[in-house]
Parts: sequence; C-alpha cells; structure tokens
Amino acid sequence: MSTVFSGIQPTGGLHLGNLLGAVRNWVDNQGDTVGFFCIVDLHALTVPKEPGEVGKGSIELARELLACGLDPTESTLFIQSHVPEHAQMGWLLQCNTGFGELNRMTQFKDKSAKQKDFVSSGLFSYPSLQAADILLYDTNQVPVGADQRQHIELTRDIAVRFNSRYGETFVVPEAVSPAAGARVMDLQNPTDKMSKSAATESGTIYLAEDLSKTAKKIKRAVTDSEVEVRYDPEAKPGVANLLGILGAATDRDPAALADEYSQYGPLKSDTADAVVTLLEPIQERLSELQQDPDSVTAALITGARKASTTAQATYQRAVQNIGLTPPG
Ligand code: ATP
Ligand code: LTN
Repeated sequence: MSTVFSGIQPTGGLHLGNLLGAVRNWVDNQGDTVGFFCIVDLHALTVPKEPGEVGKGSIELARELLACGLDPTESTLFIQSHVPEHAQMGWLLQCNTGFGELNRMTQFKDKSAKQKDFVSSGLFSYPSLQAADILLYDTNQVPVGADQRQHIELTRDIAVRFNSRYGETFVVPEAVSPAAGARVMDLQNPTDKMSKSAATESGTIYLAEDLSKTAKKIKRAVTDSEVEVRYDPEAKPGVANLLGILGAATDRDPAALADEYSQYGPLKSDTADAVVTLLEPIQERLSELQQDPDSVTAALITGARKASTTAQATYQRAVQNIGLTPPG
C-alpha cells in the first residue's frame, strides 16, 4: 500500500478550499493507503501568535478534520509538536536546502509581504520543515491544493540531494491534487485563493459557519459585467471559480457544466445548494464531536504514538547515514 502524508496549519477554521483541495482527498483514499495527517502547529508559529492560540486552534482543527470523515482507526491524525523528530529532522534538512531555493518560494513572498513589523526567519526556512514532515514517513503521495505544489517539488529536490550526499535515506514523494477544486478562489477577490487568513470573511466559506450565511456568500460572489457563462479562469475568474466549486462538489467537469447555464443567477443558486448539501453532514458530525471532546483527545494521543514509531526510525536512519556520533 502506498503511504500518504499531508499537513494543515491550525491558523483558523477549515474552509471550502481546504476541503475541496486537500481534505476530501485524504478522506476518500482511507483504507486503500496508509495515511498520516498532521496538524502542523510548529508551522503556525512562523507568524506571530498570542500565547495559547495555536494550542486551542489545534484541538478545534482536529475536531473539524474528524467531522470531515478522517477515521482515526484507519488514518493517523496527530499534532506535529507531539513528535519531536519533525523539528530535529527539520534542522538536518535546513542544512541541505539552498538559500536560493527558499528565496524562490511564492508562499514566502506572499506571506512576508503581509507582515507589517516582523518577518521571522522561520517563515523563510519553513519549507525545510515541511520537507521533514513528509520525508519522515517514507511518503509516496502528498495530497495538497495547487498552492503547495512548489513546496513538494522542493521536498523532492531536498530528498534527492540528501540521498546523493549521504546514501539512500528518503523515499522521493509526489504531489497529488484533484482535477476540480485544487485552487478555490476567494468569492470577493477571485484572483486570490480562498484562505483562512483572508482580509474579509465574505469571500471565505467556513465549514462550521451557519449554512444560510454560506448560501448568501455564494449568491453575492463577485462575477463580471458580461452575462455569458463560460469557463475561462483568466478572463472570468469569478464565474470560473463558481463553476470550479460546483464541479468539485458534484464531481463534474467545470467546463462542461458551463454549457448548462446561460445566466449567473441559476449558476449561483445551484452552487449554493451543492455546497450546502456537502457541508450539512459535516456540521452534524461536528456538533456530535463537540459533545464528545475526549474522543478527539484520544485520537490525537493514539495518532502521536503511531506517528512516533515511524518518525523515530527514519530520523535514526538519517543521523546514521550522516554519520553523527551515537550517544553512549
Ligand atoms: P493560511 O491562510 O493560514 O495560509 P490556508 O487556508 O492556506 O491557511 P493551509 O493550512 O495552509 O490553509 O492548507 C491546508 C491544505 O489546504 C493545503 O493542502 C492547501 O494546499 C489546501 N488549500 C488551502 N487553500 C486552498 C484553496 N483556496 N483551494 C484549494 N486548496 C487549498
Ligand atoms: N505548508 C502547508 C502545510 C504543510 C504541509 C506539510 C502540507 C506543512 N507540512 C506537509 C503537506 C505536507 C501549507 O501552508 N498549506
């Protein structure tokens, strides 16, 4: 069975982009793959946070991921800081990552531009820690949205470089993204991706929000001044985004869907209905889990234990291949 690894930051409530671009893929492949899913709390520290904020966000995120259908008996769900080998391996890989390589990462450019007073060196070197997350688990596939593909390419380069410097140590992974939904855009600014940390709430659909709000946000989504429904992400980003969301939610091709609509109104109301149908069962499970906080904690404890076994073995292999002096 192939091994799947992916990570998500506890930086706010899960949104539709996270679900369609990544989390749905994680859930759908359970049972056919060995899955490790990591709440990357150390990555969330790359931008300033209040004391306690990341810890609280990690538990909330775990609850949302379980509500989306991650099954702790099939998959390993854990918090990154519970497995110290992530930070340790992160350092080894930072020393095998080029400054120039990190300097090309578009996520660093975007996120550093948004920081007013302080850009941490962690924000810059973060992709080496992401590579450590992935490589610790002998990962074959990394299901992510389109925005993360550049980081997975870098992870591959780091793995190949390390293997050639120190001998065969890491499996070289590949990114996988869905045909529709890999890049869900902000409903108000359809040239920006939908994000947990977006400027306004009206462009982001949160999985836990009131569903009447969801439908309103979709009906108020920015389109354009034409009337024709056509799938053209360059010229008509707002309309293409709605078709992309409808396509992802109903398992249809966005370009083919465009032929079925001649006006924006019906496209918006069908998209709203499809999204509400997708979110309803998730919200039901979420309220059940809110009544049962112990099951969330239990899943995370078991997850960290399972993840540690694999992470320790890979970390030891890396240290041995580098040839550091063993203790004792
Ligand atoms: P932040 O705004 O804090 O950067 P985010 O919303 O980008 O957070 P992440 O935790 O960074 O979310 O990403 C988790 C997963 O969701 C990644 O695989 C990422 O590629 C995917 N993802 C995030 N935003 C989108 C989007 N708009 N469309 C499709 N996939 C997305
Ligand atoms: N960098 C990713 C989150 C992330 C990740 C990972 C994704 C951290 N480690 C490992 C896939 C595999 C982001 O910002 N969305």
